Amino acid sequence: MHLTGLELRRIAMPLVTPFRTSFGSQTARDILLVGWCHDGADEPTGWGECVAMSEPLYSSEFVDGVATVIERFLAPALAAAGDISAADVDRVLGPFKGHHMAKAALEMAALDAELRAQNRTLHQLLGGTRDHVPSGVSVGIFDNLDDLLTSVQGYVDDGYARIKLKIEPGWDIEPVRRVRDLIGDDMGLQVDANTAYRRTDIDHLCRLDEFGLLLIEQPMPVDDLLSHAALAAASTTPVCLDESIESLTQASDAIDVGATSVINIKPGRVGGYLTARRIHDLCRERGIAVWCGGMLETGIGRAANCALAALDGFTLPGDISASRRFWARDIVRDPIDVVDGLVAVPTAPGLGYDLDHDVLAEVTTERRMFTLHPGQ
Ligand code: OSB
Ligand code: MG
Repeated sequence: MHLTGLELRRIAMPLVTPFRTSFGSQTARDILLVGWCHDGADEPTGWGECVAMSEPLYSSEFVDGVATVIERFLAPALAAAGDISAADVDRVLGPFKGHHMAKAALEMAALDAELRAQNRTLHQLLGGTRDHVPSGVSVGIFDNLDDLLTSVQGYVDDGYARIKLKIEPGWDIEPVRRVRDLIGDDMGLQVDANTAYRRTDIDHLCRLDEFGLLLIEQPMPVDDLLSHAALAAASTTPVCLDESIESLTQASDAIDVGATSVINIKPGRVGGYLTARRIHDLCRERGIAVWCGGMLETGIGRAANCALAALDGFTLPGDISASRRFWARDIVRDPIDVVDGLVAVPTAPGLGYDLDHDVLAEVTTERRMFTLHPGQ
């Protein structure tokens, strides 16, 4: 494929209910979609969904920055590279430091276009072994315990395989105790702090040990592997990294220093689905469990995440909830649904979604097409 054009489409999707984490509260999602046009086509034949948020609060990338780096540097480099395959995108973009979410969106669009042309699925390319994957749900921070418990009960009734609670200082031990009492000892429960604690909080976090959690996700700052290792040594709850893992090397180093015994793999954060698979392979060799995280994706990203989560090292339920957990209307005709705690891995060619062009047109806030020239 020779990249000859790109569509950058920005959409605004209202959330069915506000989602609050230790880094902020969201009522809508501002998402950049990337359309891949190759060999002179004037319409995209593949789409990537960028997971960056409007503000750099989860990671350093943000939507405006992603659009700029793609337009100024990444897309021209891909166009100049001539005939490439999706597997070359990561290498061609290698000279540009960072910007993993921007790179991942481009690689994802290339994969979608290439696989559709070959009539193959992402599931086949990645080598998934299952046709259904267990579905977990991420539950935000609430103003009071009653509202939290009502929300969790709703998700239990929906059949989710496990619950993840967002925590922060002042919203941790009591919410976890009450939710554990509500759901019983047999249901999987885990927490995610999004970097809200410090090394001085280790004794406090050890109080979570009595609740039999599957894991505690990213309690400490992004660059602080040693505080995660100190917590792992002091606590019986497995420590899991999310924000700290942006590459294969970082995954390997975090395992070596004892900072993590479980990894949340988010393809956008690590620069794409192909690197995500390499991290999965490494973790499998090293006996580290992995699961697939989420970034409030539309049906495009959810479909691709299901394909990744079908690899056999994904031994824990992912944050791959039903589309309706976040959206009243998705931009795809075949939104992901949860049945008996499972979601079906898509079987259609490419990433496996079917765009709903009417909904997409309604949620679009900006659409820019540009033509790329090899010598640009
Ligand atoms: O830390 O896993 C996270 C959402 C946005 C940003 C970061 C995170 C999350 C979630 C929700 O926890 C995952 C999802 O269901 O999409
Ligand atoms: Mg997380």
